[in-house]
Amino acid sequence: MSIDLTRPHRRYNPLSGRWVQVSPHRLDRPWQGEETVPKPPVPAYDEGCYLCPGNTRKNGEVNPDYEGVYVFDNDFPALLDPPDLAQSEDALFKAQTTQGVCRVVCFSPDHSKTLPLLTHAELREVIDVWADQTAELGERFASVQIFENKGAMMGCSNPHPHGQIWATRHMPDELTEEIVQQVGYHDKNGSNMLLDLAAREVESGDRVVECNADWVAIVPFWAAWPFETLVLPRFKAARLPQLSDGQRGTLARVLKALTTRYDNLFRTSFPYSMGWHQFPFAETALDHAQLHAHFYPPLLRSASVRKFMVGYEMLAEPQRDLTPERAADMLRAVSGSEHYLAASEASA
Ligand code: H2U
Ligand code: ZN
Repeated sequence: MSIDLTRPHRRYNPLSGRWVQVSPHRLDRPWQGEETVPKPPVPAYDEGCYLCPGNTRKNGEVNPDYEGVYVFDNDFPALLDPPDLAQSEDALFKAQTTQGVCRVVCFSPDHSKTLPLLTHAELREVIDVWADQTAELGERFASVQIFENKGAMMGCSNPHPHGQIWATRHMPDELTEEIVQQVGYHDKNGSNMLLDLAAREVESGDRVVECNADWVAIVPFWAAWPFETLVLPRFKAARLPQLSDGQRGTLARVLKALTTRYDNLFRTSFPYSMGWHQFPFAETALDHAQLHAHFYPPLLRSASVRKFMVGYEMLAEPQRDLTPERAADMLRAVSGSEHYLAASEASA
């Protein structure tokens, strides 16, 4: 039986095994208050920034005059690397020691250069550093979680373009869940879930935002956040270090174009949490799990109107009004090659 996707329905997320409620009819309801908050231009150097080259960090350490990507051990790490692991087996109050390492990755010495404003070569350097860090930390840790929290709206404490890496001896829940789901899919269908998905999405084009020979960025069919995207390789890969020279170059292109579209959508430095899921470092080595990146932006209608995951979402399941297909249309409708700041500079 076919489902009318213009009426309220639920969509299944095969990666997480969870559902999302979609209510396209609610888009017709009235709303007021499209507003754009003008922001002052961001300087290339900020003497008060803890991450700019040559500045003193909060713990007194001085950043070198770095020129490209700069990685350092987080001065306030959420994880420590104790020698022993212990676990309590209490049925109600279970706990275990965690072991891990936290690093900060400054994408550029320039305080103003977020990912879409980097050149392809500079973005390529970020990708190389992500891959090298993964290779190094992956020898000691089961999970190497690379992520970026961008924008005050996402709780990012510092506007200097940076991401983080948390490597842990244990497998975090999101990753474990995605492995279980992908292995389950493989057992049932005999193929790789995300490779199948990439092929189907490229074929239909309905939710594709960016695409080249190696990569495709889509708004997933089951997206919970309005402009959520998934960046998928069109070839088999489990981890960033496996990417070839060419695949890193094409990835830089997709990331630059995708984040440019994000910024252009509401003419703002688009906030999001993004990160890579890479598989598997643990002994559960299975080759049905596929490398990919998630982008989770909070914005809904403008630079300042965000979606809140509250009420029904907290107590029951996520819900969205804007369909993923409409969201992909909107992202495709803005430029992926010219950033609004470059365009306004040119016309000034
Ligand atoms: P956000 O990505 O959430 O903004 O966090 C920035 C990280 O940078 C945060 O984990 C670290 C914080 O601990 N940091 C330092 O390690 N040294 C500093 O001097 C400032 C911030
Ligand atoms: Zn800075």
